[in-house]
Amino acid sequence: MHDFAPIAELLNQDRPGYTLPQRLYTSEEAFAFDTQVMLKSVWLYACTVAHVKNPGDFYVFEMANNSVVILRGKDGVVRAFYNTCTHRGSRLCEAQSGTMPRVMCPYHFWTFGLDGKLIAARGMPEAFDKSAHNLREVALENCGGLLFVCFAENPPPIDRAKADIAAGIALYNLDKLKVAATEDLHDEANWKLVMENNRECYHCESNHPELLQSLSGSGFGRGNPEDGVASAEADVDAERKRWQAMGIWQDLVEFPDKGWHRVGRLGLANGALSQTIDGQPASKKLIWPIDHAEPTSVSVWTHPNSWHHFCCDHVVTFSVMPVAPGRTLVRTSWLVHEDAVEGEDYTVENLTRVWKATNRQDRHLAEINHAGIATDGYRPGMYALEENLVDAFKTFYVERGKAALEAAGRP
Ligand code: 3BY
Ligand code: FES
Ligand code: FE
Repeated sequence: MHDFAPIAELLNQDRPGYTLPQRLYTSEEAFAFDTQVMLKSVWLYACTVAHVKNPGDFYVFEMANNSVVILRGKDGVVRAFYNTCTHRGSRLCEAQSGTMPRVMCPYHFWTFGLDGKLIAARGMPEAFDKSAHNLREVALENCGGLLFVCFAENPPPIDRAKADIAAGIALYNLDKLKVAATEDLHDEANWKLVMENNRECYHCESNHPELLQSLSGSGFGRGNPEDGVASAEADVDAERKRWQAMGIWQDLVEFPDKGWHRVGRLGLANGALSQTIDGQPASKKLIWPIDHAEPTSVSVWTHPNSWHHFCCDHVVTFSVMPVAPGRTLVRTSWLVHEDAVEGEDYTVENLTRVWKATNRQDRHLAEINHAGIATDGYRPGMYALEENLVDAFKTFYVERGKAALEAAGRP
């Protein structure tokens, strides 16, 4: 294995309440550590069940050199396989997503079933055992319709997160949604800066005019956390009883047991009914079982690579995939009711407008952050009080990183 002693040293230099040492954000060694050790030890968000809605649908999730094909079988079960052929190792799926009746390797056409079993391999010796050459599976878990993969031989526990996330989003029925639009943005910034930026709204006021049409402080500290928390409570308080009576209330679950998930119901600002420019639902076909819209959404945030917003008419999900030390892929997907008709019930332009604008604003912020950190003048800086969840993300990174390094060092 790589010599990660310098990384261990940098992780030990981390101070609670402060940003990381420079080289953990910018160096090749830290990127190798992140993608070969740290990120392999945790659950990573890949996509939703709606991205692989029907048998034969596949979706490719990538993390640095690793590529995984997420595939729905004829039996309806979703599985994940390394994107590598068991013959001579070729990549199997070149497209990012699509549908196929079986998995056929483009190199010498070995053919696998949608369950990963090798079906056909021409010209092999008689003694060749097909059953020993099935595709190599990667751990996959379905949390209420959000699909997570883990590269570890022994993935960490997921039961609590699975239960909380599933309970939080059940109302929005991901099985009955379809992907209406996706967008890939490449940020010229380290993946951890993309994530840190997402874990605070300290930057929201001046940077996100479109998002602020609907985003309120509730559930997410803005302003002084002392009044932030109070006003957030007050915000939701009036509505809480009504939402409780409707059976849609959700207590905030915030990274329990040093964990990796946060789920909660938020109030939307300005009476907005959805995260749109005009505050109106973007799609006429509501996705929840309530017969009308309400000014609220459920959000899910997971360490280390995702966040998701569930409105009454649509869902937006984000996955963060490290590409290089200073390059990160942010993939956004917008989901609507499977029966919603484009042009009649929704337009992609209106559906995607707020987050397309917000993503570009956030990309710029992550990029100037990375560029500034790369200068010789950078020293770890202190988080503001309302950046407590940035600190939580950073601490998760450091602690899981240290644990993964220790586990990797053990014989
Ligand atoms: O909406 C989010 O996921 C977070 C919270 C506020 C800023 N940021 C974009
Ligand atoms: Fe896949 Fe040869 S590498 S068939
Ligand atoms: Fe932002």
